[in-house]
Amino acid sequence: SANRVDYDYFKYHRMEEITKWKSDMVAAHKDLVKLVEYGKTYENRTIDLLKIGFKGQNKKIIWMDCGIHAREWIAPAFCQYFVKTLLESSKTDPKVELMLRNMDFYVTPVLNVDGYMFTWTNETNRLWRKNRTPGSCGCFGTDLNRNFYSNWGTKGVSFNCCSNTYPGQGPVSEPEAQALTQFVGNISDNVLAFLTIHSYGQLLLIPYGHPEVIAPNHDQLMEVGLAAAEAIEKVHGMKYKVGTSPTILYPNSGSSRDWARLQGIPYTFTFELRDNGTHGFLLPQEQIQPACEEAYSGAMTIIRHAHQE
Ligand code: ING
Ligand code: ZN
Repeated sequence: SANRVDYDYFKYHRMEEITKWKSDMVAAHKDLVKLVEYGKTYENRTIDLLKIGFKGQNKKIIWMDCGIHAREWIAPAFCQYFVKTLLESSKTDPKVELMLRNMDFYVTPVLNVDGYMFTWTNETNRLWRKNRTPGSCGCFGTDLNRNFYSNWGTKGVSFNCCSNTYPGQGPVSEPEAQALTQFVGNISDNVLAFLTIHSYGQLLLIPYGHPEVIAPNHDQLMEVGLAAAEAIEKVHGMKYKVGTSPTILYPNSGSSRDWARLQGIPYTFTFELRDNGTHGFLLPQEQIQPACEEAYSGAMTIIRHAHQE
């Protein structure tokens, strides 16, 4: 049908292909999908998202971003799969259709566009994580997930600008973090859930990354997270752990998730998709489909909960 976009969701794609996919999706779903530009990267590329939902008033919002870290290729693949599956199921599942009447989904397939493109330039750059801002010490890149205004620069960072966890010159020093902060800051009263997608480790992380700060709805976040992990396991038997990063691994600061929770968004989660370290960031293409299927089920569990509240 005219509504179908021909795209292989189960391989990894260059930025140029993802950009074309976005405009194809808008063209194929004119009533439901809009492209919204909300920032520029350090190298002056556009940062945009797909806004998905029926036209309406006083709509609540679900936020999802992928690819804040360049090398985590399964994350952009998931955002695209998520959009496609959401749109398809809205035609057959009245509950999903109702969701699109009550809520808008804002999905950023690639937040760190410069970094993502850099990982595609050659083999040596494949494991690049940060953005591409030049640092004062001669190395490139700030860790965007340490750059937000949430106990910035206090835990799980290194001020050596060559480090993979360099938090930047100051809070929100990076254009990519500025774009998200400004855009989400303007709509945050209406955002029900903020899902930021990473790999790897098979985790659902809840706020806060700082060991001494506890979310006011910590127990509720744990409950919803555990329900999502259960839904994930039902799809292909994969186990996901749920908790704060200090309890599961190590503390951190300046993450977008913690910033979003501080803004008052009730359901904020970091997804760490497949795998558990066998392939790490180099998740084989054969695993894109199962990884996306299970993560979709987990994400929708959280979103359904947020919608029903
Ligand atoms: N992990 C996230 C990071 O920013 C995180 C989230 C923080 C996980 C602390 C565990 C501990 O480091 C990845 N993979 O980027
Ligand atoms: Zn990451």
